[in-house]
Amino acid sequence: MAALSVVCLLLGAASWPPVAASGEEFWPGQSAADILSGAASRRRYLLYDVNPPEGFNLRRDVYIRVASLLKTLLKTEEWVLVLPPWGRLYHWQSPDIHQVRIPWADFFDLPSLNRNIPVIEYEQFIAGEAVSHLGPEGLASGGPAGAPLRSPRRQCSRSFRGWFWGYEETRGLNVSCLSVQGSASIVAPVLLRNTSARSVMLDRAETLLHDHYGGKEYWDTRRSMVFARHLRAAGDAFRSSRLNSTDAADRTPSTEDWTERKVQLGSSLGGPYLGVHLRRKDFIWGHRQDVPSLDGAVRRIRSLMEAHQLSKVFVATDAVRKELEELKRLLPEMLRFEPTWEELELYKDGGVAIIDQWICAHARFFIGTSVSTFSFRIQEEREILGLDPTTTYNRFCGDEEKACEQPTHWKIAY
Ligand SMILES: Nc1nc2c(ncn2[C@@H]2O[C@H](COP(=O)(O)OP(=O)(O)OP(=O)(O)O)[C@@H](O)[C@H]2O)c(=O)[nH]1
Ligand SMILES: *[C@@H]1O[C@H](CO)[C@@H](O)[C@H](O)[C@H]1NC(C)=O
Ligand SMILES: *[C@@H]1O[C@H](CO)[C@@H](O)[C@H](O)[C@H]1NC(C)=O
Ligand SMILES: *[C@@H]1O[C@H](CO)[C@@H](O)[C@H](O)[C@H]1NC(C)=O
Repeated sequence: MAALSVVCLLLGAASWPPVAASGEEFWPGQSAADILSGAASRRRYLLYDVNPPEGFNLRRDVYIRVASLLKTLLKTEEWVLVLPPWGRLYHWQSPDIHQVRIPWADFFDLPSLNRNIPVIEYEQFIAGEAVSHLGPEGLASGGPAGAPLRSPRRQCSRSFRGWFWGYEETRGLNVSCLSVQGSASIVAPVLLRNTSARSVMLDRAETLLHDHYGGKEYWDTRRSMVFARHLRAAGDAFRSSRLNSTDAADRTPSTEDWTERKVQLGSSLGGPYLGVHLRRKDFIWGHRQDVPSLDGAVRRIRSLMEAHQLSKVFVATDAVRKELEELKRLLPEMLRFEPTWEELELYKDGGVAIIDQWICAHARFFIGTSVSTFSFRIQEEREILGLDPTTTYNRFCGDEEKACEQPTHWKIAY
């Protein structure tokens, strides 16, 4: 039931003066001289954005698809992926903190990303490049789900405005709309042959599908998405102080360079606690069959703690305050990562969610929520850490759910 997807491309004018990019450290194996000479002047930039309502964890998956497209482009030409700044996400609701134009380095380890494909932050890009874009702007037809595409606030002869990650000074120059039905690399010929624009933005990049879901290339990119060091450090500090969990005792790998890490599934033990992801909020509206009541969830948690002889339980949840109080009453021993205001300001909602995921990923046994992308990303992280799949692919069942199918094991490929 493939749906027809619409990807709109806004082509940048080729006449804009090409400027050499800064930041040669992002080009492993390339010398500064290369960058300033011919090689740099041929370099092209791929930018992308995702349908605004999509959450952080779905966006992480879109990155994998776009990285695959970039690898295809690199076979023919020199391309760099410009990382779309984070911001204006629906789920990031903490008041009074600045949550727009957030660089990727706040959440991910840039050197690790660069061991997979060449990437630069948007700020570096605008510092070094004349900007021109591709986007769906101005095309009223709508995406596959009929969602309205963003429309330019002002259209002038040479450029238009729109939402470019909160950068007011960024303009679109040329829009093209392309209907695609297929995987990410399907747009490669268009980028290589139909436009000579130096900077091309693909809007609604989530309409592109995976080239090879679950293959080596998928996992290489997924493994390169190492969390930022300060977030891992915060998670590790919580593990050791509250959960008696350290890499040495848990036999979880701590190698910094993902390209040099290859662990046997089941070789890691995980920390002596049960990890729980309990997605609530919109998942309980409309009383979904596959989501438990709090009572039901706590019954399952207790039975797992008993079965696996774990006295500690770590809970990651987006539950609202009222539910959280109820949960504390039902499960007083639960541990949560509760940032101080200063920590929240530093890590932001996205960083706190990553710390939650990191701690769940290191648990001896994990149970997540049905079809939550947040839980899926934890499962992948555990696969990367080499934990036994039977301790990973587990989810809560609805109180009345009949055939409670458990998540699929996506085996890591090296
Ligand atoms: N800190 C924290 N945040 C959570 C937790 N669960 C959900 N959230 C927040 O809610 C958002 C939605 O979570 P998910 O269902 O995993 O999916 P997503 O891809 O991020 O968004 P959707 O696909 O639109 O639901 C996350 O990005 C977080 O901001 C949690 O356990 N801890
Ligand atoms: C805009 O795109 C069209 C179609 O790809 C192309 O013919 C035209 O030259 C482009 N205009 C500019 C200013 O880049
Ligand atoms: C790209 O160019 C080819 C050959 O000129 C043409 O057949 C094709 O329709 C173009 N595709 C798009 C999306 O413009
Ligand atoms: C912490 O874990 C170690 C084994 O890794 C164990 O020997 C020790 O007793 C534990 N400490 C507590 C307080 O549970």
